[in-house]
Amino acid sequence: SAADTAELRSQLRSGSEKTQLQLLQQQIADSGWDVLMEFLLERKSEAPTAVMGKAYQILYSANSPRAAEFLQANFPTGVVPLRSDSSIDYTPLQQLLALQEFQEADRLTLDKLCELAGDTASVRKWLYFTQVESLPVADLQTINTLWKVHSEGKFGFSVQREIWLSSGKNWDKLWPLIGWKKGNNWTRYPQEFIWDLSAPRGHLPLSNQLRGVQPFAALMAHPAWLK
Ligand code: UYC
Repeated sequence: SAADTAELRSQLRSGSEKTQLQLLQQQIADSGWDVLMEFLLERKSEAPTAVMGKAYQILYSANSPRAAEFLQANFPTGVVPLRSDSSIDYTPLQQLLALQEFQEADRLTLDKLCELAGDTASVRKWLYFTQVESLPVADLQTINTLWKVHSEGKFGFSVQREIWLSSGKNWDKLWPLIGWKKGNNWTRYPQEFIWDLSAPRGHLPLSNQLRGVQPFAALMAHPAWLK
């Protein structure tokens, strides 16, 4: 506001050196956040992108009351519409991904897929390929878009699918490309997986191969990715 600007102007001249330096730092941060808020508002009605996701994340982690109020008012559940055919609330997944908590987000993703498949899968904690085939398109797209938008486009089932297609649907070629196997050795869960953006494209989310490739094959062939 004008009053804030007048206060800043005066403090910058007459405040202590420490105050002056802090004001400069704050001023740079504030003007940067303003640009990001303006950018997000302009794009609000468009399909979410990784750039919007990153802008959102910077504001989300900014530790600025003004940024927090802005997000609460304009993007209370993030930049991705959280569509679900099963009345599932994807806000917790959205928050973990916005905070780049990829390991927790990976576990929650598996939990949500099991929840979508029904009670028995939720108790069992894994899915039959027939259950994967009938997962609702809307929910898979929501989960996938959350992963893509909050990973600079690096993670998500559709990213894995692209790499799978470019490998000629060849599993032995796919595993090393996405960092799930090195030579003859499977990558060990959880310590050998890479839980940040330094991972190879398509590294996350994980699909355990302990019971065979059919569930993951069904996920890669799901109609959700045909758009
Ligand atoms: N694990 O190795 N995995 C687990 C992966 C395999 C194994 C969970 C991925 C190979 C056992 C996740 C890979 C294998 C458990 C993943 C991988 C194996 C387990 C937790 C590379 C042995 C303990 C969620 C393809 C040679 C649980 C879950 C159990 C867990 C992911 C062993 C997300 C991507 C073939 C013993 N592994 N998994 O599903 O079920 O339990 O006994 O893929």
